[in-house]
Amino acid sequence: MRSLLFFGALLFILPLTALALQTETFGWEGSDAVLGIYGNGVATIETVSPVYTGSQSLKFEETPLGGTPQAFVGWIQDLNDGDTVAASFWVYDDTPSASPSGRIWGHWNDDPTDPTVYDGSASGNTTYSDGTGWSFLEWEWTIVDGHTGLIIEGRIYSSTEYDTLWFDDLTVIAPDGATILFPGDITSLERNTWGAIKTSF
Ligand SMILES: [Ca+2]
Ligand SMILES: [Ca+2]
Repeated sequence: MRSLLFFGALLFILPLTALALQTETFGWEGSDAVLGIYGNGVATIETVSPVYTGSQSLKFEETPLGGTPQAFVGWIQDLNDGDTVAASFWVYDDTPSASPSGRIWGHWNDDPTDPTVYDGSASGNTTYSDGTGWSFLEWEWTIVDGHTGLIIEGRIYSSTEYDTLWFDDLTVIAPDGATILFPGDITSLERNTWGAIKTSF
């Protein structure tokens, strides 16, 4: 009887779990490049090449050289402790074992409307783009410490001004109750430095 009950419970739970996720994708096919930027990154829409899918991608260039520029490409809100969020994108890097290279990373932003708010690092995948052209980077975050918002970053690690990477085909998998924002869903804001933030208030 007990095992029957257990089996019945499994049948009930598994389909709910399977249905409890949503998947959204973003391919930079419109006019909006990012939700925000941290550091010396310049984000524009690439319309020629390299493009992974469709006819456009995100071009992310470092100028002037300094720090690790971050392109804010996704913002997942309305999260709860224990939720998981997975994100992936393709990065174009044609410099194997040399700069520039890209990473997928994340930070918490629990503010409902301001994409420049920083509530701490959420870490990410330490693997770099491999430099053989388009490479796939992904990571899964588990929500902790009462955070409600996660920003997905495309990072560029460069050694020369004007080093450039391209990003395409962002995919986010999040719980059904979460809100997934992509470039264009809110007004983009820049947070170049903490000094710039302070002077703006
Ligand atoms: Ca595209
Ligand atoms: Ca590289």
